[in-house]
Amino acid sequence: MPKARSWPRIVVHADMDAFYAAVEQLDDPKLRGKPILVGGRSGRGVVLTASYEARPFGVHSAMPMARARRLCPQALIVPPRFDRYQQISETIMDVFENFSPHVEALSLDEAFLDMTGAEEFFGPPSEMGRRIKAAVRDATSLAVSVGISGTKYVAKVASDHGKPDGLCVVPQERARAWLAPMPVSRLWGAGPKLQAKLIKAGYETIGDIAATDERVLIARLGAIGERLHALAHAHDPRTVARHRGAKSIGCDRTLEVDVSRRQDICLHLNRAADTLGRRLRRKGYVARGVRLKLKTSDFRLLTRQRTLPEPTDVAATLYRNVVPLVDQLLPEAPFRLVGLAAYDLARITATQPDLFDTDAPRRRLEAAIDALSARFGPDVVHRAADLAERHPLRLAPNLDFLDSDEDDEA
Ligand code: TTP
Ligand code: MG
Repeated sequence: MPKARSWPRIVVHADMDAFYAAVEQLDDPKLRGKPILVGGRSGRGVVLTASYEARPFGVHSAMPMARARRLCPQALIVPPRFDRYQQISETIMDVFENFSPHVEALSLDEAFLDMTGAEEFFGPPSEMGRRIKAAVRDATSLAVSVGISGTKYVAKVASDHGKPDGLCVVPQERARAWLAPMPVSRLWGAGPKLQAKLIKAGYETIGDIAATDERVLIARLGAIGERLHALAHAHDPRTVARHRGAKSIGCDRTLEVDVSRRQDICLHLNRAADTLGRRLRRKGYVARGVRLKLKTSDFRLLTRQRTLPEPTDVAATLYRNVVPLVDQLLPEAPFRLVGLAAYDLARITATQPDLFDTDAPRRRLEAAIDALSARFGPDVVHRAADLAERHPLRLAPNLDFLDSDEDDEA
C-alpha cells in the first residue's frame, strides 16, 4: 500500500535573489555588501536589477538608470554579462532536476517544481525547501528563495514573500486565509489597469475578492472576475509543465533609435542570427523553428514564427527563414525592439549525421569564425555589410524579461 501523503499536491517555486546583481557580487568580491545596479548607462538604459543593499533607496528593475542613480548616487553600476547568467541558470536548473522530473523554467532564475509524492525521498515540504536551498547554495554559492504550496499561484506568491533567502511554506488548507490580507496587486495577472479598476470598485485585498460572490465579480469586472475569484480562493488548476528555458534561446535588443526600414531591421536580425548560431553550436543544439519578435514604439509586442525545413544551428539559415516574417509585420513599424529566437531545440546526436547536408559549407564557415572569435575576441570578424553601414549598431540593455507575459496567462 502506498504511504499516506500529507499533501495531495506539492508545488515549489524557486527564484534566485537579485539574480544578476548576486552573480556580479559573487564574481567580484569588491561588490559584495554594496548597493549595485546592473544595467547600461546609456540614454535609454534601465536597471535590470538592483542588489538588496540598493533596494531600500527605492530602486528596482525596469527603472530608468538615470532615476535610479539620483535615488541611490553611491550605487556602483555594473554592465550585464548575459552569458555568465545563462551559465549559472543552467547550473540551477540542473540542481532542480535532481529534485523533480517536472521542472518548469520560467526565466533564467526561476522555476516551478512539481514535488507531489516526493516526501519519501526528501521529507515534508519544509525539508524539501531547505534541501533545495542548500543544493543551490552548494552548486553556486548563491541564495534562492523558495515558496511551497498546493498551487503554482500560491507557491509563487510565497517565494516572493520570504525574500531574500526565504523559505515560505503554505499548506493548501491555509492558503486562502494566508492570501486574504494581501493587496490585490498580488493577484496573478492583475496589471496596473486592472488593479486601478479593482480599487475603484472597492476591492483592496485578496480577501475582499474572495468574500465576493463570483457572479457579482463577473458582472462588475467581466470574464476576468472568474479567474480572480478562483485565485483569491487559492484555486489554480495549472500543472507544472515540463520544460527548460533552454528549449528556446533568444537574442533581443531594445534599440537606441527606433527602426522602420526593412534593411535596418534585417541588419539587426542578421547580427542576432550570428549570436544565436554561435550559442547553438557552443551548446550542441539545433533549432527546429525561428521566431521573430518586434516591439512597436507604443510597446506592443508582435511575434511571428515558422518551423524550419530542417533543424539547424547555422546563422545564415536562421536569418534566411526569418526575413519573410519581417514583411508580415513591417506595416506596424517603427519598432523599438528587434528580437530573434530559435525554438524547439534538440541536442545534436550521433544518429543525425545527415543533419547538415544542405548547410554543410556554410556551417564550416561559421564554425571557422567561431574559432577565430574564440581566439582573438568577438570583434575580430565582421560582416562587410555591417562595416558599410553608416550608423554602427547601437544597443541598449536587454529587456527580455519585461516582455514576459507569463503573468497574464489564464
Ligand atoms: P527577478 O527574479 O524578477 O529579480 P531578481 O532576481 O533580480 O530579484 P528578486 O530577489 O526580487 O527575485 O529577475 C531575475 C533577473 O532577470 C534579474 O536579476 C535581472 C533580470 N530582469 C531584467 O533584465 N529586467 C527586468 O525587468 C526584471 C524584472 C528582471
Ligand atoms: Mg529572482
